[in-house]
Amino acid sequence: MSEENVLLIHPPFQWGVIDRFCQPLGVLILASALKNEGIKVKVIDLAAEGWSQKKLANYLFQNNFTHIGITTISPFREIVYSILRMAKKINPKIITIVGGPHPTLQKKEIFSECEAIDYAVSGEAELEIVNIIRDPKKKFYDLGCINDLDLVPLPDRSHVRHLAYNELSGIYMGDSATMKWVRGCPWRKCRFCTRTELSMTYRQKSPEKIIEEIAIIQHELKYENIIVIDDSLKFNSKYIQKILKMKIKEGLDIPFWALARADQINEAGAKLMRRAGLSGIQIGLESVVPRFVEMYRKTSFPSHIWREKLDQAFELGDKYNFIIIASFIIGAPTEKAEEIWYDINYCKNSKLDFAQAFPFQYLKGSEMWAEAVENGQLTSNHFYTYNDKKFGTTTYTTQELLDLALEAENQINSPFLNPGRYVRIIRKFIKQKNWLIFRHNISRIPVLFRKLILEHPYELLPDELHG
Ligand code: B12
Ligand code: SF4
Repeated sequence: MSEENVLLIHPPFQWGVIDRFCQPLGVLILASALKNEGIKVKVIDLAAEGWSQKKLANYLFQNNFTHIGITTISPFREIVYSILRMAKKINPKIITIVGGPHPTLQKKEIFSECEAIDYAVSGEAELEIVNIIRDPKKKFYDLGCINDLDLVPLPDRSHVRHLAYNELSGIYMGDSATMKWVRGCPWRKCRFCTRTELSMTYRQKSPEKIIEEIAIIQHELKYENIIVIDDSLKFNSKYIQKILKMKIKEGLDIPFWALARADQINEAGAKLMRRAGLSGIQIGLESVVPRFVEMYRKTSFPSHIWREKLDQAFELGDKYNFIIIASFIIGAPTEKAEEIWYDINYCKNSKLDFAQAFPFQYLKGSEMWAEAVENGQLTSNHFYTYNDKKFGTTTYTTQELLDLALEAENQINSPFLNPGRYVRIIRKFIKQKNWLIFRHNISRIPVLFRKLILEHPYELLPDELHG
């Protein structure tokens, strides 16, 4: 081991709050790359651990870290900067590095945002991180993307193996390992989304490497489930079908969840997905109002076909018994009340299992953000902000949109307003014959009901409101 002692952190959105859905793959992969070169490294997922600031301060006091590196996500940047300042206060010699989406978007501005940043990295860092730690040559690294994903080391999940990542929208998925099979979105055209700028070109890991990793996850690490967090799995592509067929052939029966586009799910694909263990998918529905399907550039089909594609995906979910969680946007620029309610009613009456409503956000890196800046509606400092009538882009305040989103979720997901939805979910779990997950979900129904009825899912930091 060399003398470097590196701490890598995935940040929380709020101190002391536990959020365990996905493992922080970015820092876990960087940790592998460092460990492979004999560098001592520790990863803390502060979002999943729920540590207080004091606990982290004590931890920094007790451990003599030479470097601290943090994934910096725009809405949490102030919490990241407070950690860096605290680390410098405790040990003025510590070297601080930020990486992740925020420095990737704020290449020029990043150092002016926080005086405690020593080095900043834009893009994918696993092939460069050892040099950045051992022999940094410049303050800012613009690394772009890695073309050959087979060169990327496996994430070192030992740092988070003591934590159970197991819940999505109140549904228990089993103790889950997170995986990424491809990087970049195959579509990359939605105008509200930052993927074009952030996750760059579409690249695939070889099916053999993916199967190798699944085998480790199932047999060595003994997880109960996998969450594939690719931006959008092309379920009807030859590539994904090859992976699924290999998974079946190798007897890797660990169930999995994935993110997908509705227009990527056809009958043959759905059948194979189920045989390969698919338990559920998360679909970006966004809107079924043709004007917004077009505004978002969600599809290459004529806008009214988008609704047919969604209907078809939900039908296939119903037929092949996988759970469908669909997210949609509320309060896009110029969106009227009747258009918002059109989407809510569509979700209410369709065969999706669970809906997530998100108020419209302007995100730097997206076309809609650039357009609003060009029109003088936003300034370039509003790089991550909810829509609000003060911008002249909607008649709603952010708070009204948040309330509407909550109302929408209640209308769609409420077990009292839509009991049939829950009968269907239970039927799907029974047909999946995953009794462990079935038992867990049944025993959690009272908690889920309580959550739906009593809790407000949006607790905004003032910072998030203003970008
Ligand atoms: C999966 C995912 C989630 C998951 C899991 C998050 C997690 N624990 O990792 C869930 C659903 C929980 C989630 C939640 C949120 N997410 Co999210 N998420 C993603 C997604 C789809 C993949 C991230 C990922 O794992 N990539 C794979 C790894 C390998 O890549 P990576 O993390 O980028 O890491 C690489 C580089 O960035 C860099 N790097 C990363 N960290 C560091 C640190 C150092 C020191 C260095 C040198 C380099 C470095 O090197 C890594 C290896 O190449 C991305 C979109 C995307 N395609 O990237 C959005 C994304 C990261 N999420 C985003 C956001 C905004 C959020 C939320 C704030 C949403 C919300 N309002 O609640 C929350 C934040 C929760 C949290 N604490 O992270 C935004 C961030 C935008 C921004 N400007 O910062 C993204 C980019 C999506 C978008 N809207 O464009 N997210
Ligand atoms: S919203 Fe989804 S499908 Fe659209 S570009 Fe972004 S990641 Fe791709």
